[in-house]
Amino acid sequence: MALTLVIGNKNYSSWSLRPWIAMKANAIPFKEVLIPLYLPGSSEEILKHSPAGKVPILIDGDERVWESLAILEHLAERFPDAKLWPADRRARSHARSVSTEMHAGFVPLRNHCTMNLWLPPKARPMPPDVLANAARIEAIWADCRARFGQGGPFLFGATFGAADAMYAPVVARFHNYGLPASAKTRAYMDAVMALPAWREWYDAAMQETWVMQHNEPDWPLVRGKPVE
Ligand SMILES: N[C@@H](CCC(=O)N[C@@H](CS)C(=O)NCC(=O)O)C(=O)O
Repeated sequence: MALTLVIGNKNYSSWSLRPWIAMKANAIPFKEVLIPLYLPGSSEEILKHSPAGKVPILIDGDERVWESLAILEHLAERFPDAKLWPADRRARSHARSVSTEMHAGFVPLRNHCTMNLWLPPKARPMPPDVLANAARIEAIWADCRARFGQGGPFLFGATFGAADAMYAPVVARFHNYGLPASAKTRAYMDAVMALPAWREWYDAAMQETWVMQHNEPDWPLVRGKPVE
C-alpha cells in the first residue's frame, strides 16, 4: 500500500522536511500532497487530513500518523531495512534523546530563524538565546559524530537516519541565517546539503511562489524571488 505524506510548502515547512527527507534519502516510496501554508484556506485544507491541524501527516492505508517524530518512528517500524535508528542500543538511545531534544526544544532558534530557503545566506546579528541554541546544537552534532559517526558523514555514520532528519531544517537555518559554524559543523552541513534529496527539496522550494500572509520584518517579500 503506497504511503502518502501531506506536507506544507517547501520554502517554509521545516517540520514537513523531516519525514520527507528521511523517506527520500532512504528510497521509501510515497506520494506527496502539498498544502501551501499560512494562506486563506490553508488551515481548512490541513484539517481535511488531520484534526491536529498541522503538517506533516503520513497516511498509511487506513492509518493517519502526525507529529514528525511519530512519523519517523512509524517509518522505522514499517521499513526496518532503512535503519532509521542505529542498530546499536546505546547509539539508538542517544539518537532518540537528541531527536526528542530537537522536537521539544530550541524555541528561540525556531522562532527567530524560521526556515526560509529563499533567504540569501549571510551572517545576521542574533540574540544570545539563539546563539546559545546554536552552540548546543553544534555540541550535539560534534558529540554524535565523535562517538557514533565513524562509518560515514552523518550523525550516526553512513545512514541518513531519523536524528539527521530531525536536524535537517536546522542545517538550513545555520546556512541561511549564517549562524556561527565550526569546521566540523560545516562538514556535517555540507554532507546533508549534498544529498540528492536535499537538492530536490531545495530546487522545488526555489520554484515556489507562495508568500505567507504574516511576513516577518526581515523576510523576502518579492514573490518567488530571493531578495536581500
Ligand atoms: N510538532 C509538530 C509541528 C508541526 C507544525 O507546526 N507544522 C506547521 C508547518 S511547519 C503547520 O502545520 N502550520 C500550520 C498551522 O499552524 O496552521 C510536528 O512535529 O510535526
